[in-house]
Amino acid sequence: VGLGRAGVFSPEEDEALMAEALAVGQLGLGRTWPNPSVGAVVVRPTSAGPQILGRAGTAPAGRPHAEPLALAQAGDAARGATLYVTLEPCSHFGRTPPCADAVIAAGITRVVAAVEDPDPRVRGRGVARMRAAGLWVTVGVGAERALEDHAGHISRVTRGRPHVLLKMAVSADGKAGLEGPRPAAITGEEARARVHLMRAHADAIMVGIGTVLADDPQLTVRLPGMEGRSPVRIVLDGDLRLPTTCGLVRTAEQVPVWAIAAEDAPAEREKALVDAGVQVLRAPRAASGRLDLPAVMKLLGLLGVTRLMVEGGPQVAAALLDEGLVDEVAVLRSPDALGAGGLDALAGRPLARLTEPVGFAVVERTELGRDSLMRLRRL
Ligand code: AOF
Ligand code: ZN
Repeated sequence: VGLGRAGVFSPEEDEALMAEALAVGQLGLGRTWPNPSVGAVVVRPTSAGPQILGRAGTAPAGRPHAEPLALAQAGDAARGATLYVTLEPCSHFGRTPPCADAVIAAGITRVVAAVEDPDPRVRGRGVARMRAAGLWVTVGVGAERALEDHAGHISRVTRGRPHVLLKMAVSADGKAGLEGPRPAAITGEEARARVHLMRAHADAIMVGIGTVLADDPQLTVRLPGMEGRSPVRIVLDGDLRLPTTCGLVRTAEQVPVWAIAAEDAPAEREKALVDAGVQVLRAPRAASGRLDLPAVMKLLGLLGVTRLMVEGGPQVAAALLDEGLVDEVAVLRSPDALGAGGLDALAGRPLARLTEPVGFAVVERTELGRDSLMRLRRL
């Protein structure tokens, strides 16, 4: 035990063990905010290959952090072992003592971290602390995937706003729904399941009031086994037109609903909604009279939202793209046309703004039954 020398694990084993840590971290996406969902794996070498002694992710609501949970599983066997962790262990005294100190105290001799933690309280100090204590620390294994998984945390601590994923379902004729209060199914069952998985991995879902009035959506996760993972549901509702009888408000006791109103929206509407269990937040209006979206994003960042999924409608999608507030796009395309009465997906703007946004790269193309999914991320 505790060979503690270079070359105990090969670069291929490092990649594979970090993949284990990333997988554990991914399980918690959407439920650790305001904190990142970190994965940690404690491993020792044996003649039969690497043996995993502890494996944990950041706890729901963000604490305890991943490292002390994985170290506790390993117990005394952590002495001389290697820790794989998807984010630099923290160095600050927050609501828990620094993870870097827990790692040192447990007798870990090598730490492999995927990426540095950009939180201003950490930013390299966790690594420095462990190196000063004589641990061998490697940073960068699995970095590409870790940057993707921690995009919400990174965005919140460096830009003060959540990472924004814009999801849109578009018909073959470029429509995102039907005019008037008529919900239109655009994509099929497999696409729906994938959208629900995206929801489960988000901290919050946002729509415009127009979408609520037209479709009366639930915006919950309805996947077998994942029913408890619905994110907070946010409605951009400058004038507080949200009906207390809509599906969102009727389920507000089970899954939180936040209505974002302008500062001058009627107080009596606020009272009615608050009485119905909705949390009403206030944001300034932009010169256009609509809600000031950068200010809304800052507000959500302050409230701890790291991963925001936006599900329309066309006005909100277009406005976010116009403001440069979209970091990732998921376009689901159906082979069927909606025809007459269809709502333009981007409220008059060319569809290419969504399908070929400037400065984005395609990161995924998947066939989902008869539909297709294309995901793009900002470079
Ligand atoms: C870790 N391991 O599993 C996570 C970390 O408010 P606190 O005290 O919980 O600290 C939150 C910060 O800790 C958060 O902004 C991020 O920098 C880091 N998250 N760190 O060592 C973990 N979730
Ligand atoms: Zn920590």
